[in-house]
Amino acid sequence: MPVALVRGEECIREGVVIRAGGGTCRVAVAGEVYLCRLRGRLKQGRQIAQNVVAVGDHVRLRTLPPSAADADAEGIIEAVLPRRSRLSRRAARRTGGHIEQVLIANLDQVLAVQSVAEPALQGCLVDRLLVAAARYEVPSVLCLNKVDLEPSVAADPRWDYYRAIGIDVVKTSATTGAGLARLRELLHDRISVLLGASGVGKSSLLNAVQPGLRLRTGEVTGKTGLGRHTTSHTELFPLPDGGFIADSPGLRGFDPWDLAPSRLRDYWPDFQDAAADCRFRTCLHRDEPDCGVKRAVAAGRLPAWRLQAYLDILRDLEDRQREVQPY
Ligand SMILES: Nc1nc2c(ncn2[C@@H]2O[C@H](COP(=O)(O)OP(=O)(O)OP(=O)(O)O)[C@@H](O)[C@H]2O)c(=O)[nH]1
Ligand SMILES: [Mg+2]
Ligand SMILES: [Zn+2]
Repeated sequence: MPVALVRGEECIREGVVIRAGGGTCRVAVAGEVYLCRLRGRLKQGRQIAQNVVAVGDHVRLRTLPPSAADADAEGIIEAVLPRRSRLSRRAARRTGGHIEQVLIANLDQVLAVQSVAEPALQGCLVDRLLVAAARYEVPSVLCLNKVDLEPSVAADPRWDYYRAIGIDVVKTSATTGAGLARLRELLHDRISVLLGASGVGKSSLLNAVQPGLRLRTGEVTGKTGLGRHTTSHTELFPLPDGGFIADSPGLRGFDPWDLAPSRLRDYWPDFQDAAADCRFRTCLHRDEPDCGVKRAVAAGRLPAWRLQAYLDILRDLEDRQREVQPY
């Protein structure tokens, strides 16, 4: 519960950031939303993250009396309270990739959304999201949307494979309503974020789960088959039966923050048994001789697409590491 501490006309309260960006934040405090600025002190010092405040952060704010409030601020954020979890990536390349960007704080689960078509399956974006979530010890769910469009892709055995390795899979259609009851169940009383490429139907799913939201959605472009980047902000919405869910802008890629290439193998749970048979304990399952994982793939005990996805992400992590720390 938010704590209110009256100090003259001002009030110190605690709230949750539901939207952040452009130097201001919207903070929900007991059902009311305050437009807030960051206290100058919070912006000083060595920059360790691109954003001082992220959606989902619990903050202490000073609400301004009407005489001091202006069009830009009804309150000032005085402090960001410690986070119990987060999901981060490397900030855009123009910053040199040295900086962490916290996408969302204090979340309970990541919903990695992928559509069966329009746009078609994107090479391992979902796997990157699952790895990043695992890196931050946040549980994840794979949401396969638009199952009305290509039932054959929806029936692909790879989705059962994810289930078998412990990742919950929900197959949905925002159009027909398939799977939405299960999605509502998964969202109940939790703080979740929908992440995925543009056009996969994140905002449509939210509208279907909670029709009152009326979020803007955009048609997938006929020519390229890609989304139009309709959603421009990450925003957290309360769910009527308890819990919060964040919609987010379509991702073009996802570089997990703070994940060394050599550690990627730790977040690939289905390789663990086979990796115990690798000759080298530090085997990356690529060029090393006598690799248990490659043997398992050759024998059909592990699917080749899992190794390929792992190798693609490994190469990208190595490329980014080289860019950030040039030889
Ligand atoms: N056939 C079908 N179309 C869908 C489904 N879900 C969403 N769409 C359509 O897909 C298009 C993109 O949906 P959005 O909800 O805007 O996608 P988004 O993931 O929020 O995209 P960004 O905000 O750009 O990241 C819209 O034209 C939706 O009507 C679905 O389950 N089936
Ligand atoms: Mg959207
Ligand atoms: Zn190996």
